[in-house]
Amino acid sequence: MPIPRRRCALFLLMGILGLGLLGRSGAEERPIVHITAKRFEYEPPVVKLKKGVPVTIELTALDRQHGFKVPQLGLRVDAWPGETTRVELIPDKSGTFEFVCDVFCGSGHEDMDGKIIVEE
Ligand SMILES: [Cu+2]
Repeated sequence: MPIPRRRCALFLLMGILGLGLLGRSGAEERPIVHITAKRFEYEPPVVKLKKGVPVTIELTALDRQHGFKVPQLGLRVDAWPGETTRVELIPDKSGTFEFVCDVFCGSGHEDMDGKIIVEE
């Protein structure tokens, strides 16, 4: 017995909505890495990630604007007091990658750095 066209459309719609919800829940499960910037350090100073595993980096600042630049991973964002800057990252190579503050935040700014270690 053929399935009525209207019922087919309903099942198709439910399938599409279901896939959308699955995709959304997957994004919510993405691990979040919190990094706080303050004169003249990041907390934590070392972040360990897994190659190919997506993460969301949430960056905040305690005192003033700071930068967060990881040239080897193609990342560059600002951190502001009272705000959270989010950036998605899927590390595509393993190794140790330095991040630095590229917004002058006072004498000592040049030593403000940390590293992301991406493991296989
Ligand atoms: Cu700085």
